[in-house]
Amino acid sequence: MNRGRFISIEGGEGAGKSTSIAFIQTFLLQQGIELLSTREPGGTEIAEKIRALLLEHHQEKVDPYAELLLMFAARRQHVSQVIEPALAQGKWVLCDRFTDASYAYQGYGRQLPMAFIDELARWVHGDTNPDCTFLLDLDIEVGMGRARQRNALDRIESEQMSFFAAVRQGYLSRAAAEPGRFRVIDASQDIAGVEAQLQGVLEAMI
Ligand code: Z5A
Repeated sequence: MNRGRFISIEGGEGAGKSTSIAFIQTFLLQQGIELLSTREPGGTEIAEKIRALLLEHHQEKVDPYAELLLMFAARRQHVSQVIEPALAQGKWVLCDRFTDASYAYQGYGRQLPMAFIDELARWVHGDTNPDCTFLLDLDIEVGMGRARQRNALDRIESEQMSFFAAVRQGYLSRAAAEPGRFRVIDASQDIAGVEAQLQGVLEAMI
């Protein structure tokens, strides 16, 4: 059986990931592709508990390394229990964020050493990496405005704008370094415009 394709979707706050995921799901199902849609941090019972711990507000300061290690603990559970089995069964996997988010948020945002993240990525998921990553790129003020309208901000969303500016630059640097894997989507367009860009890439993949 052919291994499935692994697609991840990344972007800053309010960039439109959830909206885009709904479109990608519908489009791929129409093409007869069996798709598993999941998210990080999360995607399994245990990883979802780690997600809640990571996104809740706490009295105690969350140490940046503890945050990074929890992201990777959730990821290990997710990769071993959900992502790898699905790919091995020939299913396509669509993941709302993956390790690029750890580089962007904990590496560029929190300024943890990239070499440490490289090492964790190698230990936690080895060669299990996305074949294609959509990066929804959007001005951070616009994205935050959209996110604020939707619901109360979680612990990470409550960071300073300088943090989100570093995250955005981090994502763009990673996309520039791996143009074969990343597809940068102009998320400032209206929903129909974003969907047209996504569809163009998906048609080429199929
Ligand atoms: N995190 C991390 O630090 N390290 C890691 O390794 C991982 C994650 C894996 C959880 O992410 C947090 O974990 C995240 C990074 C961190 N923290 N932050 N901050 P998440 O993905 O669950 O949550 P999120 O980043 O906060 O996503 P979001 O706010 O849910 O945004 P979204 O899914 O990209 O946006 P949306 O819900 O599709 O759209 C937002 C609103 O805009 C909504 O009302 C839409 O109708 C509207 N929208 C969408 N598209 C458009 C367009 N094109 N035009 C106009 N309006 C639009």
